[in-house]
Amino acid sequence: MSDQQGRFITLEGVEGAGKSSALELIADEIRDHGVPLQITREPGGTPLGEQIRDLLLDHRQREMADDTETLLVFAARAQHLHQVILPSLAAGTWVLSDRFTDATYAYQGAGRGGDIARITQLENWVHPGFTPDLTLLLDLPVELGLQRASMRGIPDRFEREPAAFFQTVRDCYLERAASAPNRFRVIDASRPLDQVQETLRQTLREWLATI
Ligand code: Z5A
Repeated sequence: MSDQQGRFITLEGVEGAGKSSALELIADEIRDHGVPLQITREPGGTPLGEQIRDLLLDHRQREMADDTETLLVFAARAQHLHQVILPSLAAGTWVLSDRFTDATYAYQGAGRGGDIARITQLENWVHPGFTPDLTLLLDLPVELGLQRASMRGIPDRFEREPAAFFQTVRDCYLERAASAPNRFRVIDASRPLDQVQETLRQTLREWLATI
């Protein structure tokens, strides 16, 4: 799909996994590696994608059909790839994205019970043959994640889902990680922050040493 020169790293996790602080640490490690880095996120990452994000997270959008949600996620992703991810990689800039297509399998596929074959069709349309070089999955029990996330402000459209929804999301992430062990690194995010950060640092350094 592209003459990729930079590396594409994604960060995934269930609700309250601690992606925000992990993102900063990962970014520092990559910059220390001496390469230019673009940090971005999904849904979002472009002006158009951020507008789609607002729609997706707006808790007043109660009537959004599951197919609409999936298509909006991929519409934002198509723009993100076109405007940010692929041009950056082609220019030799590494890209660190807070979520990518694994999240669609986890949330729209497992969480919403969507048709996985349709998600795969959309994936093959929007980014055929293109996957992250490395995916860091912050994993923790759902109850703990929800407890941590409850400290935040008004819950968005996803954060209003019950624990059972997030359990299927977590299960899906773990299944995907098990089926692609070369790409995924699963980090136990249930431990204290300093221990999680140390494992992340170590994991990244080991991976960087292999490329
Ligand atoms: N979504 C989708 O459905 N389909 C898709 O294809 C994509 C996304 C790409 C927004 O994502 C929503 O989009 C998301 C899935 C959907 N919905 N949900 N849920 P997002 O990634 O922007 O939003 P988020 O999942 O809510 O993540 P977040 O806010 O960026 O971060 P977080 O990982 O949930 O947690 P945090 O804010 O970093 O940490 C939570 C609290 O725990 C905070 O107070 C921390 O200080 C604390 N914390 C963190 N680590 C620790 C440790 N180790 N010990 C104790 N306390 C800790």
